Amino acid sequence: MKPAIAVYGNVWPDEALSALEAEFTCYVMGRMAPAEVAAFFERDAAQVRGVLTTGTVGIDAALAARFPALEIVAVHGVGVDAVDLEALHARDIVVTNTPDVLTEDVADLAATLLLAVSRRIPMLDRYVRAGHWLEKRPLRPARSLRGKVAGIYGYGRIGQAVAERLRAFGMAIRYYQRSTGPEPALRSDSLMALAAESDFLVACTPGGAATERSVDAAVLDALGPEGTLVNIARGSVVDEAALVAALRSGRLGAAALDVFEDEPIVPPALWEMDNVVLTPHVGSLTVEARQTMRELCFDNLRAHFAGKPTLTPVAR
Ligand code: 8YV
Repeated sequence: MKPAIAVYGNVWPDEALSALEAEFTCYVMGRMAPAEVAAFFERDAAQVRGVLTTGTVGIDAALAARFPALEIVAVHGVGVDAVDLEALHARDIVVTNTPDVLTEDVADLAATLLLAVSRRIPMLDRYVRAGHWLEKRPLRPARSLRGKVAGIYGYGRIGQAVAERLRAFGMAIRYYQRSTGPEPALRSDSLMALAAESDFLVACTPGGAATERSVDAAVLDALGPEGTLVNIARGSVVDEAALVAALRSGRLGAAALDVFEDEPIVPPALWEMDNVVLTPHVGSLTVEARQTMRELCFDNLRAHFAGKPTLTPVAR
């Protein structure tokens, strides 16, 4: 009998799910009307042995409890802050994620956002389209990147890949994370110190309780009126209300944000700001990264149900 799996999130193309259906009985939650979901939990959930979910949808303890036969949760994403690891591991449920395969594309987006916000690309694009160039409206020059300091908050795989790119623009790199990391001479003593030393603070750190709202009003003040925040990590890492207040009052110079506290809700105050660049959580949204992430999720499920070790388990 094919193992039954429940599929959450909207990142699964129909063709990929059709192929998966050859090997698994798939319950695609996003395709079900509310009444069908209720019937599924009454009738089928007890047979479900695997869950496919995304880094942002995740799975909490309450949902996991509705699957008494659950053996594996395969997460499409590197971040597992939306997954209740403690509850799942306590039940000996294997959790896998998709590290490495998205690093380069996420780092590309971080560098792109940093360039876009510093050279004010979205604002200039609006300027041209609105005919302001024809009107000869004055433009103020941007600041160059060469010689500026990029402070990387979270110097793991993605943080280091971001640093590699920014060095090519002549930027100096510093970082902060709790552990020493690979280049101790570049490590600041605290996040606050990093912000004070940096022109750009680039958040690449995992989300979760340890980093929740760690970029707070004091850190943003340390970054200062000439400083810029770039966030490609998790919205939870930044105190969003403090960020809006700092941008509004000019205590922070600019921000480029791919992630938000309550996605897909983006504070409307940010929509109006010319010194802010906004993208809808698209760090890994390339054809290549998504295909590899998907295959890795599927391969983790295949390995598990073949009685083999999974390829990329999340450490317990
Ligand atoms: C995805 C992510 O947007 O990897 C992560 O942690 O946030 C992103 O790659 C998300 O997980 C989509 O599945």
